[in-house]
Formats: sequence, C-alpha cells, structure tokens
Amino acid sequence: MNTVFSGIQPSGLVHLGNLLGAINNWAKLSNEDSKNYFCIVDLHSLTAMPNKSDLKSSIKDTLKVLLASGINLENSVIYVQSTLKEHAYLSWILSNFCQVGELQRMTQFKEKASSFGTHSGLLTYPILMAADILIHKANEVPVGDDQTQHLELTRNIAERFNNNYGEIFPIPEKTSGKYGTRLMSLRHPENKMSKSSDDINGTIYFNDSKDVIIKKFKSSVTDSSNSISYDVKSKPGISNLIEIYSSIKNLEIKKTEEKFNDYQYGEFKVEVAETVISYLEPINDKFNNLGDKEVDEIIRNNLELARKSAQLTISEVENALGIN
Ligand code: AQP
Repeated sequence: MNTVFSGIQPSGLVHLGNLLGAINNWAKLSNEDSKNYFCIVDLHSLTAMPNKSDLKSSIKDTLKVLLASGINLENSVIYVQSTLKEHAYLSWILSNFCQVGELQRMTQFKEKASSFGTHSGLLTYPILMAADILIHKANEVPVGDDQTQHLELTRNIAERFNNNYGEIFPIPEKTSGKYGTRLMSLRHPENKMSKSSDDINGTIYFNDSKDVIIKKFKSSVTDSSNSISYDVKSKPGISNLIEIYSSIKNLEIKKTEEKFNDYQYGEFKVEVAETVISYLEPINDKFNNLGDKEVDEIIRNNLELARKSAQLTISEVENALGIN
C-alpha cells in the first residue's frame, strides 16, 4: 500500500491554485487504497515572519478547508506540523545528509531570499520538507510543479541516509493531477497564483464571493487575438483559463478548446468564473458548517495517529544511527 504525504503552508487564504494543484488531488488519493498524511506546515511559514494572529487564523482556516475539501478521513490523517515535534528533530538529523551548495541552488531559495532577506530558515527549509515526507516513510508526494526541485532533494537525502545507515527510507515519487499543477495569476499570467501575491485580483481565494469571482475573471489579462486556444508561451492568460476549466471539469484541453471555439473572450471568462463558483460552493458550505468542537476532536484523534507513525520512524532512525 502506498503512503502519501503532502503539505500546505498556512501563509494566507487557500486559493484556487492550492485546490486544483494539490488539495483536489489529495481528496482523490484519499479514496484510493493508500495511507495518507496531509499536514498544515506552519513551521515552514515562519520563514516569512508572519504576524501572530494572522498565522493563528490561517492555521485554523487551512485546516477547515482541508476538512471541507472531500478528503476521506477513513484512511487519511490531517494535522498541524508544529504539534508533532518529530518533524524538526528529523530535520536536524537529515541536515547532515545535505550539502549547503544544493540548498543554495534551490530556485525558491533564490526567489524568496530576495524578498524576505536571507535568513538561514529560507536556506534550510527544503531539509524540513524532506523530514516531513520521510517521517511517515511516504513513497508518494502529490504536489504542484513548483515543488519538483525540493522533492528531488528529498530523494537525494533519503538515498544518502540509506547508503550510510541501511535501507530505512523509501525513495519518494512526485505525483500530480493532469491539469492545474501550476495555475497562474489572473492579472499577471507570467507569475504563479499565490497566497502572498501583491495583486489580490490575480488570485481566487476559496471564500471569495460570487461577485468577486466574476469580477476577477472579467478583469483577467488575456491577449488581443480572441481565439480560445492553448499556447502557454504566446497566450498565457487564455491558456490559464482553459487549464482552470479543464481541471475542474476533468476535460482534455483539446475538448475545452473545441467547446469554446466560437466564444468571445468575455463570454468564456464568465463561463469559467461560473464553473469556479460551482466548484467552490460545496467546499464553502462545508467549511461554514464545521463546528469548533468537531474540528478539535478530529485534530486530537488525527494527531495521535500521526505521532504513532512518526515515533516508529524516529526509533528506526535512532537505532540505525546508534543514538538514544
Ligand atoms: N499556483 C499554483 N498552482 C498549482 N498548485 C499550486 N500550489 C501552490 N500554488 C499553486 C500547490 O499547493 C500546495 C500547497 O502550497 P504551499 O502552501 O506549500 O505554498 P506555495 O507552494 O509556496 O504556494 P502559495 O500558495 O503561493 O503560497 P505562498 O504565497 O506563501 O508562497 C503545494 O503542493 C503547491 O505545489
């Protein structure tokens, strides 16, 4: 049976990119024959020095979005990273299997270091991500395309540990959905849709109202050719809208192009907006109906399951290393 791990940072409101690129896929996987760990990786979000109350409410909201997203809790464990200290402990151990140069070459490090200033958390972040994945011995990691490099590093770290101390870790594989693995900003389609983007009109948040969603799509940046065809290089805006539609409807890109062949851009934008509204509606309904008591109980039970799994791995690792 596969073991799946994936995480999301509570670095702001969950957006359509997170949902279509990651969480949707998690919900699908949770209905297959696998053991799944989905984690709110709050320790990672500390790299951006968040404000305390923003972080607290983001952790809670992100957790509730996961619970409302259709993830099957029969075989999935949802928990918050900082409540399981073994993540940080394993991260220290694994840091001895990773070169500084490898960390300095990470694209996200180069990008983020320029906006937040260069503290060492930004550099060592991928080691913590490796620990997140390896602590449950996951062999499958469903993430968006932006995480490919980090996963490659995790594989290298796991291999080095195994070569030195015995076959403890599986070598994890990345999986992703067919479409929506890298949704772009509606306003700047050359940049990825992001929680922390400066232009909030380029991002569809899970709880945007219908009017706001329609408005954001209507003002999305396209091009002057008025042909609904997929070409990321020359038509990034329209290609992004096609991708959103295809991802939600589970429809081949070609089929989406055919369906909207004779549409004007304005009509197409509204149709995509309405598709997004229908997709988000049940998630919001469930989110709004989740009571605090219910959430607290799920968290408590899930944390126990996550702790059991993590402690098993840690004792194997300690035995292999000859510590503790
Ligand atoms: N635009 C995107 N398209 C598809 N997938 C995406 N993911 C993020 N943005 C997109 C995927 O969502 C999962 C959780 O992401 P994260 O919380 O770890 O944060 P991130 O990748 O750094 O993306 P954000 O949401 O834009 O946050 P900030 O602004 O804080 O950097 C991951 O699987 C990711 O691939």
